[in-house]
Amino acid sequence: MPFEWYTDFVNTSYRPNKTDLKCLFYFEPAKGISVKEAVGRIASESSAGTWTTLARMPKRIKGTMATAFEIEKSGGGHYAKVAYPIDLWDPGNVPQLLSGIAGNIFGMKALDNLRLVDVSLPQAYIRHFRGPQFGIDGLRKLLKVKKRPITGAVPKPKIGFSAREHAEVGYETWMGGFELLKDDENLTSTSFNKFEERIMLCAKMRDKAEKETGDRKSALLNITGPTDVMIKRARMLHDLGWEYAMIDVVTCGAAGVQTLREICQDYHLAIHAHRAMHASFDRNPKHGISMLFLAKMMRLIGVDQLHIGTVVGKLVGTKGEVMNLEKELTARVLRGEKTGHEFPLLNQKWNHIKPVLPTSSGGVHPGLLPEIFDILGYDILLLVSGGIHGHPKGTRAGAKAAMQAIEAHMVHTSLEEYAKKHIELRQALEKWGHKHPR
Ligand code: RUB
Ligand code: CA
Repeated sequence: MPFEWYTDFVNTSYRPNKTDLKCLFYFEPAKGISVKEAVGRIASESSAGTWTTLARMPKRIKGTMATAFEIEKSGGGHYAKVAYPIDLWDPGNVPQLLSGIAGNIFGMKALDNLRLVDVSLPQAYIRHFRGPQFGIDGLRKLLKVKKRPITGAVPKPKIGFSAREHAEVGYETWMGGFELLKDDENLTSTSFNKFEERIMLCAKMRDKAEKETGDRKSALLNITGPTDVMIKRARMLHDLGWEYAMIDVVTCGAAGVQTLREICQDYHLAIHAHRAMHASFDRNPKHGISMLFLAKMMRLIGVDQLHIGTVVGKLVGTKGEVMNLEKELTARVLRGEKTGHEFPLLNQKWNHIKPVLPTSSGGVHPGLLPEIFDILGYDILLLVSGGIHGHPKGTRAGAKAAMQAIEAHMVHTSLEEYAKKHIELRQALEKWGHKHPR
């Protein structure tokens, strides 16, 4: 008598129906486990299964079982697609979805490696979510920036400035031509730089910079914390006329982000999502959760801006990965082609869900901008931080140099040519050239 029923979750002649949620996994079975046994465990433990056959099985259970329906060998491992019936899922509840498709399965002894690569969300699932409140068009209107990349900078060093010093760096950043000042991921509220004080002093400097330049200036101020604290901080931002709240979405978790998405609707705040900690689960290509999957969850919940990397900057992320992320965040409809990607993506129709503005950040300086624009285009938030504050003539000159590099690219001129008549850009190129930092 069989004591397991894992392989009941595998059926390669199954055709998923329209309301199924589908996942793409990469996996490597442990020694002594067949491919079918391994994939059966993935589908089983992420839906209705357990390790042994059971005495009581009401008929309904059948309709809650996931089905692994496509298995393909690739390199040292396999890819599998698994379909999940819609009734498994609590409407509008991302933590519950993660507890299923990204839960126990990662710890199974029968798998040496397992990676959740992608998910395809049916309309029946996404209709319970708002998605981004503003989207790219809404943000461009908000900031009054038509075609060029939206620009921002984090004061550096990333933590240590007083609230007043922080606001002064903000003023210089804005006066150099940037729209956005941004807190760093690990700056929230400290003894030397209190959130309340920072957002108030920055608001004063913002008003001054707006008056002097006639442009819209704003900031991505970091509200990260326990959910009740984030709610209070979001309100403070709203009361001071800020347009955004920034959240470290991985450290806060999906529940915090979902709650804040609702709060931010009431306060008309756009959400800037920093992804600090993502590399703990997405860096190993054979195991964990892909950044692509995280990006999809964040688009679904409804952040307005999300970090995706630069390819050429200081942090990991291949060209293929970063380009896939850009597509995933901005396209209305995605088709799962294999060509040019490291892995086959799944189809996705976003319907009412607006696009997210991809944020390119990490080790960027003016000399790298043409490469970044060639890869990602102009519909991005470009963060240049060390790359402006490290300018030989200081922050304002650094921001000017970055703005000049943008102008140069937009009029199809090389940076070297443009630098002949633009001293700030020339000084930046003299310091950093086109170097890729590490
Ligand atoms: C940028 C910075 C950001 C990271 C995040 O500073 O500190 O937090 O870029 O990385 P700098 P990612 O511009 O001085 O390197 O955007 O890849 O998540
Ligand atoms: Ca940072």
